[in-house]
Amino acid sequence: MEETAPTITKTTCPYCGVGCGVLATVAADGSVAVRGDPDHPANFGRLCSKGSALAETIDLDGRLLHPEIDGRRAGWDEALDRVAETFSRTIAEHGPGSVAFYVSGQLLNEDYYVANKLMKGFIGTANIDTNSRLCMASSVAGHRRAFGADTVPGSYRDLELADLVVLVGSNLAWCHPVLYQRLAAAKAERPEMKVIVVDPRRTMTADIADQHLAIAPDGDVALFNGLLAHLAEAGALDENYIAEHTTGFAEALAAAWRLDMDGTAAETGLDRASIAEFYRLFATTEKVVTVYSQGVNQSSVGTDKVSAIINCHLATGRIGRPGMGPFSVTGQPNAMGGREVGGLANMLAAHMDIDNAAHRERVQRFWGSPVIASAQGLKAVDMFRAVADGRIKALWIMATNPVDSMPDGDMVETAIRACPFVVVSDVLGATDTVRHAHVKLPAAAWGEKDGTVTNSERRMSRQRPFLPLPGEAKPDWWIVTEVARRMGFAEAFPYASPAEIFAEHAALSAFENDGTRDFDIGTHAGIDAAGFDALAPFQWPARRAGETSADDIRFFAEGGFFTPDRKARLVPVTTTAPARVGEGFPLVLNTGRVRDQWHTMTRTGKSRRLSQHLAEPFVEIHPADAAKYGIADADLVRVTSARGAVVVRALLTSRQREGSVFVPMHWTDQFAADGRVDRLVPPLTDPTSGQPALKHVAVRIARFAAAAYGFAVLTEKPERIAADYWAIARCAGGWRVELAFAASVADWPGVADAILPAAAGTETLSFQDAVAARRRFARFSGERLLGALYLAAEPVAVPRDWAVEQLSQAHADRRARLAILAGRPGKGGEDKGAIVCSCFGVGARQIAGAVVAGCHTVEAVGEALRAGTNCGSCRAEIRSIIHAHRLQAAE
Ligand SMILES: Nc1nc2c(c(=O)[nH]1)N[C@H]1C(S)=C(S)[C@@H](COP(=O)(O)OP(=O)(O)OC[C@H]3O[C@@H](n4cnc5c(=O)[nH]c(N)nc54)[C@H](O)[C@@H]3O)O[C@H]1N2
Ligand SMILES: Nc1nc2c(c(=O)[nH]1)N[C@H]1C(S)=C(S)[C@@H](COP(=O)(O)OP(=O)(O)OC[C@H]3O[C@@H](n4cnc5c(=O)[nH]c(N)nc54)[C@H](O)[C@@H]3O)O[C@H]1N2
Ligand code: SF4
Ligand SMILES: [Mo]
Repeated sequence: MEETAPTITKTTCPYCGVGCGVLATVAADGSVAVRGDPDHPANFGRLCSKGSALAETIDLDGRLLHPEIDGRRAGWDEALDRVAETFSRTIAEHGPGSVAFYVSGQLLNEDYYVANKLMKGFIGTANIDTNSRLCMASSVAGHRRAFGADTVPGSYRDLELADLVVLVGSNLAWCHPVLYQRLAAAKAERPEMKVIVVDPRRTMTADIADQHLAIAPDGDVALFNGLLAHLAEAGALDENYIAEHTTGFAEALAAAWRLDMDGTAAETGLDRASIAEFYRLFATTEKVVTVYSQGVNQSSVGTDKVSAIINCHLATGRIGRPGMGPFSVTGQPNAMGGREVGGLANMLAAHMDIDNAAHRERVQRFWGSPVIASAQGLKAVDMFRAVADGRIKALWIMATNPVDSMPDGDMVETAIRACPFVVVSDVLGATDTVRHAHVKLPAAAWGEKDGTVTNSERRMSRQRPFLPLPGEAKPDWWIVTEVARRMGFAEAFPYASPAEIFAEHAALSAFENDGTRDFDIGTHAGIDAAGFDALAPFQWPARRAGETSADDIRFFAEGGFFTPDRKARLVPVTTTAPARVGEGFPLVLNTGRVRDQWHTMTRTGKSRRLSQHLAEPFVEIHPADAAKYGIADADLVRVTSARGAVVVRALLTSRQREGSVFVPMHWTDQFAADGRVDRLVPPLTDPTSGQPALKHVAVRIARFAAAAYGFAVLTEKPERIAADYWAIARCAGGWRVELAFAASVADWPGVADAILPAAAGTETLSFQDAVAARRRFARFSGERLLGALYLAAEPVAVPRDWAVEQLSQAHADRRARLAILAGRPGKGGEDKGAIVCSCFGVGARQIAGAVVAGCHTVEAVGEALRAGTNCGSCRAEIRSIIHAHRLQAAE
């Protein structure tokens, strides 16, 4: 047979806003391999653990492959007609305000552009909001009120050029790993460069920090106000810049003086010496970049936090020059693009302002649309309130999973369930949101879809398809276009390809712009299919035709803001950290991300490599708090707020701030019995941005008293798991499940029977130790282990990775099969401990062993075990294991 050469496609990673270039290779046998694109200016060939594991997430398992109406398979025509007719009828009967779209920063620019155009220009309301409301809204609001536009002034290169990088509420090591690696490499090269981390938790990011400020929740406004006052006192201001390019400085400084140093220390929970050290470094270092993320944005005072940070950069003129500037990093692959197309309910298209009549008229003229939304629409939290109280009667959700990711998750679920008409476009057939849709529309996934995304440094890159569309899946832009046509707007939605949409988007960005708007990619207004195919990553603005955009474009070094007088505004901020804990709820719940999972796990949850890092929902608790509430490591814990409760595993760590606990956002009903953390979060929002406070919730914790615990490895996913607590994760050869039971179960064999895979001719072995209350079951099909279940009165002590490996091994003789029941590695077996390096499956115990054996650097551990030598995402954790063992040795 003739060998076909593998094809290599240049595309972009679909996870975080770093926007790394990916080379996807499809081999002759159809198998896919990915690696970093060495030519992409975001990553120069690097990929993190999530990017490296992309090929493991593109299988068709669980995919929605055909449209469905009311739970039955339907054709595209019928489904699209149903959506268009129902939306049109609802609008005719109840007005445009009775319908809404809830969209996502995981849509491509082209998908996003048409969804926004349909809602704002043709349906005529701005009831389109996006999950970026939960993510970037405070940054957008802070940018707009300071700069007159939603402009990120700098480039990634600035993190490498800076002499001081301040990371505020950003766990860069886990959430923007490749950017973190660029920073870590720059610091290794220039050790005089300083890094300061401001985060209540000592995250892995803090590992390269010269200073970690374990700030009290929402203490950031006080910290940066204090900094502004210090900069004034220390004579570190740029008087010229302030005079020529800004207004509002005196008011901002007056507000900053609200607290003296003692007040600042009290409100930030930091000691005076640490604060003074941070202020001194900031004041005396010219090249400072302040990177901020969700610890800043996801707060009821988020916009003020952004302003407090930006004020310090404006007052020192440290903005838009190499190595200087405030830098809001975006979360999703296309969070930035969503802002460009106007996907937020309070924006128009192409960075135009919905509250500005001239802008509305201009966009309407450009679109040739019959109407244009005349006012801001409902922001996410208000949108779901309106769904709940019946004002919204038809809702279309695209590429987001609000039942799991919105605050007050149970209310959101109830609202969706009660809504007369819910359409969900998704790639999966079963998520906590999809399960409630009247119409399910199968969307094209990464690797299949075709378009552009914009990353944190305003760089647009192509996502290119390298796989065929499976089943009847269709790209999101096509789905929206088809519905628009069926609603009677065919003329304005003539698109046959994403290239045509991109060209229109580019033309609108340049339309009557003349340098008055920051977002301008007019150079691509005439792009054709071939040009779109070949489009190389570029940063905006890219204004004129033929103009090739320079790299590392920056804004505002010489002023030129997008306000009417072209000056920036310093905004006086006086908000104080809200006090939420109190009677009955004494602890602060903080939420966020882990290294190897992405949001609601719909994609990363498919990868066994990524699922081994942290395989269960957990709560990080400071040992002092754990002692106070009688909780031991690995206990199950119920975390309760005024809204609801979750049950998760206790992880005791002094990296956690006392008085605060941390629960990741990732676990859903698809992966755990009771792990949806957003059911605890009240729908409190920032008054300016509408962004919810996802990181500051009052809770209490209590040990979940289990009568029995269990652990199982299974070759097949069980239909249902009958346990009070369970968490399931992918592993090599199948699935691993943690279990717990509130009361003792009379019929353990029945439990085993329900969970172990059934097949004809199987053999089930069991073991019972009445004294220790241990029960064990193992089911075999010939030599093959189908599943094993371990039960005990205390957390099951069986080494997890050993048990997982048994699924892939032959158990030829009866002795080997009985060894499974013994539940411990036989001779030569090794307990690796919790997996640290996902790429090579290296565990914490192995790394600790290597350290004891003399490997005292990350490189030495890498040489001994390969750990940390592929994507590098685990290097911070390896460093911390080395560090911990050195401390032990010193004791
Ligand atoms: N592995 C992984 N990476 C991701 C994602 C993912 O799901 N998984 N998602 C992507 C997306 S959409 C986003 S938005 C980004 C988010 O990226 P990040 O914002 O870096 O991540 P988070 O974990 O949400 O929160 C960051 C930190 O804020 C801290 N924090 C909480 N309260 C405060 C406070 O009051 N002040 C300060 N200063 N800090 C506080 C938390 O302790 C946490 O460590 O990550 C992106 N990258
Ligand atoms: N407590 C708490 N809650 C949070 C956060 C937090 O830090 N704490 N963070 C918030 C933030 S910053 C964010 S960004 C959100 C993220 O929250 P979500 O957006 O709800 O999370 P995802 O799991 O990314 O959901 C994406 C959905 O789109 C589907 N999908 C994937 N690709 C495509 C596609 O190409 N087309 C279509 N149509 N569907 C697709 C996936 O299967 C999945 O169902 O969560 C927010 N919620
Ligand atoms: S840092 Fe990782 S997740 Fe983010 S874009 Fe790059 S490879 Fe993807
Ligand atoms: Mo996000």
